[in-house]
Amino acid sequence: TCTLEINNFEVTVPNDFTILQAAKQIGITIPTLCYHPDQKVKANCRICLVENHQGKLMTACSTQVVDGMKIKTHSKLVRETQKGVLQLILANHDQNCLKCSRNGKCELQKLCEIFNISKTNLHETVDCTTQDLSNHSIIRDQSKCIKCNRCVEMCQEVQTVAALSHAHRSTNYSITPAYNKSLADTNCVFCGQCISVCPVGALREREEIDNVMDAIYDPNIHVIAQIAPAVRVSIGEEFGYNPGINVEGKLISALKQVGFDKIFDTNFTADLTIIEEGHELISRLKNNGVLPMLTSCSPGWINFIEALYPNLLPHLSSCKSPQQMFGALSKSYYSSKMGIPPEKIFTVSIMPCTAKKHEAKREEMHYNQYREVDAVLTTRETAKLIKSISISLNNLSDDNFDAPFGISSGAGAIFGASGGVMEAALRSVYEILTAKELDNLDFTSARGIDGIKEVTVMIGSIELKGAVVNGLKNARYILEQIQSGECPYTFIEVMCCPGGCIGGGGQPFGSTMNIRKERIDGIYSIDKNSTIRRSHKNPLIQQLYEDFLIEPNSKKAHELLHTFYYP
Ligand code: HC1
Repeated sequence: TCTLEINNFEVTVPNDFTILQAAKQIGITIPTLCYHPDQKVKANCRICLVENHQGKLMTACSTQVVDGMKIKTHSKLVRETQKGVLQLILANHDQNCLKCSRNGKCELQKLCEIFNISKTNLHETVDCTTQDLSNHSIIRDQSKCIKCNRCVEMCQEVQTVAALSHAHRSTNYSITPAYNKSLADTNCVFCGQCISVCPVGALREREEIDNVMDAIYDPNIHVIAQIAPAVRVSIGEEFGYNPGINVEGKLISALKQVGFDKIFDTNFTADLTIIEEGHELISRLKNNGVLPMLTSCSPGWINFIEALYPNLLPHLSSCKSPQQMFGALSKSYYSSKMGIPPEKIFTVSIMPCTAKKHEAKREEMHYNQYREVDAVLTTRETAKLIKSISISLNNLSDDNFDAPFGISSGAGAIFGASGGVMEAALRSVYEILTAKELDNLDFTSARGIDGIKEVTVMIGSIELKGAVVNGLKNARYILEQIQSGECPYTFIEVMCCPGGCIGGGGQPFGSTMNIRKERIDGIYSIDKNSTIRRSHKNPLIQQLYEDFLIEPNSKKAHELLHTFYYP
């Protein structure tokens, strides 16, 4: 260990601690901007400067502690330099905060408030005409970029997509796709992990709140919402709840007050996905089909494999995602059951994900001529919409999901966490193939935040070896194994975002690994407390097959619930 003094307080910490970590240990906060607790990025913004006993300035986030060090975190020199740094950043930053989606939630704005800076006194060099509006998911606004590099690390090292990178030197230095292309012209998978780490408004989702409200205000349109598994354990954070607290009932009440006609649960079509995907796996196992089979519900992952490993597309399950299955049912089964023509139904998805916006707009995702999903709101947009009509979740009582999709299983709920699809599928595939009940429904080795997990289970005489993968760097590793014929698995769940959908790019800001873990705990406690924990035991799923789909993987099911991919 090593002992040092910070602002005259003595602290003893491990040798490999930074000054920033040591200060935190004794409750001293040093301002940061480029630093992120889950990332390596350091010392780009220079705001975390501190002064040592020799009057030398150093960055607290990147300087390791030394025995006997004496540090001041707010000396005159430190404060004046920090203010100068902020002025320099602002001179190259669009300061029209009212126009910015991060207004009130911007890390730079917060620092300016602390340092009492309302406007830069330097010559402004920013060009505010550079928004990239090329796609349905993510808007990139160069005029807001502070070049902290968090997004580049996320895109290059965690997701290995490298849509974003560095260009030019010195005052021309910028963060941009190569050759200044638009995101749509790169391999961007639209996962929005770059947005999750962006401290300012340089990256944001393409908002659809106004389209949704236009539909709600139209008396001739029946507007319905589906709520994704991961949203209920995170949206509470926007209203002061701890991560992982399930606010599903309050969210339903809030959306009814917003004006939605019916509120449904994507967990229901997650159950349906398990039936369709489970039978597809069984059929591949029995008929020498292409194995390993890869799950297909995470749209950023689909974009990744289509762009980078097109020869492996036959490994993907043909199942649409639960979002799209719900959309297809809303314009067919629900439409005829309710006697409302599909053109009068406007289907909104409430999702933790920005890639879901792109998925909903894919050419093939329609039923007859109707879009399956008309608009996708991220968790953040949904919270904004609720706040915009002055509702606070806290004061609402719990409401229930509507019929005919009002019951779902714990297996559907765990889709929201990495490993959930695998566990849900194994519960059903095992019981369908063996006609025996599982003693223990918990496949705990599939759970948790690790990037690659393994599950092995004996199903009768078949040993099924599965892998659970989250984050695209890990997906790439598994795809390389398949490519080289060295993949030991039969069934592989892949989720694009670290930790699964609970860590999606549309979730409330501040998704650190610790927060992801708390959301995961929330997801598993929903499953634990569910009366139905197997998708095939959901009575409304059974009824849907009796009334409409006939049987799993039927012609009708294929028409509505399965898809194809673009090499
Ligand atoms: Fe997901 Fe899924 S789990 S992809 O992470 O399969 O977004 O939550 O809705 O479609 O069900 C996301 C979450 C979500 C789909 C389901």
